Amino acid sequence: MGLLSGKKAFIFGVANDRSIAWGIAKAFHAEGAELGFNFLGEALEKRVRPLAESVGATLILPCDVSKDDQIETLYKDVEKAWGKFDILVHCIAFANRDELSGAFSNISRAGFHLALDISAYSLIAITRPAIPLLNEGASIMALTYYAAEKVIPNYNVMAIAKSALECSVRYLAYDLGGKGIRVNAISAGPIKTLAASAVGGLKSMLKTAGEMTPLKRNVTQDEVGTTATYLASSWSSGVTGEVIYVDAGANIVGMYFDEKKEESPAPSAKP
Ligand code: NAD
Ligand code: 0WE
Repeated sequence: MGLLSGKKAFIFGVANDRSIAWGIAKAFHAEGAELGFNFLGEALEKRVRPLAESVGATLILPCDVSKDDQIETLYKDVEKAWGKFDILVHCIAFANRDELSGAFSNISRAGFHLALDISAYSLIAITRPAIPLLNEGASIMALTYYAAEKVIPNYNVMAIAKSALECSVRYLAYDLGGKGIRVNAISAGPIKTLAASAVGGLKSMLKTAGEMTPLKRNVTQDEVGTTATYLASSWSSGVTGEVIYVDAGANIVGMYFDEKKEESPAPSAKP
């Protein structure tokens, strides 16, 4: 019996086999969950459908989370196929590419709206219609990034969106706690995915991040997947409203310097 046997999980945000959402899907599947997926547009359907079928997914549905009617249609299909379900995963972010570099003060009103709509409001938008369909003990989770708390150059408008997302996680957790529904966030370290690859300087960011972490490496999609499995399961039944770090310890570091480059200590002064 797997940790998630008998549970149904709907996962938003698989684009390809490098997606964090796919790392989560594989881990849930290994623990016996029944899975459902969305895809964004026909181009991604070609990638998502074979992946979803490889883990025996029973639901593969189109959904642009910026469209309320598409969310509504999706949950009608979820209800038809599953009735109720247990786990909801949000792995979605989007901002205009040209607002993920350069001056923070250049963020446009339209760019702010877009990033906050797709990357933060969407958690509320996909949670509200799910509430009547979720079983007692259900678990909702979203993916966030440390730039919500401390400045990471160029993350810019997405940082505001992640702060809003993390705050939404706390308020949703408070709201839904009485229904026995938990809501948490996973703050992942940098991982080379489709979204991350489109960002300038990712390679050197991954190199620096992999040196400054206590574990002296970066994290993988699969490591996010196993923490997501813990959050999805009853093993985390007392945990809600939290941000859990899967970042090789990066968030605890106050200062980093390269100890390999450090000169050997000066000889102590002779008395
Ligand atoms: P990814 O490109 O694999 O996934 C992003 C997903 O967002 C895609 O599946 C895309 O289709 C979806 N999406 C974008 N706009 C959408 C819309 N309007 N409607 C529906 N779906 C939409 O990249 P990823 O890195 O796996 O990102 C997943 C989550 O992890 C994001 O929330 C991201 O911010 C977060 N995250 C990523 C990293 C990293 O370094 N890769 C680190 C921390 C957190
Ligand atoms: O959340 C993310 C990626 C978010 C993202 C990426 C893109 C690129 C393509 C959102 N929207 C878009 N829009 C596009 O057109 N990450 C945590 C990965 C990431 O993004 C960064 C990072 C890291 C790490 C941006 C700047 C600095 C570091």
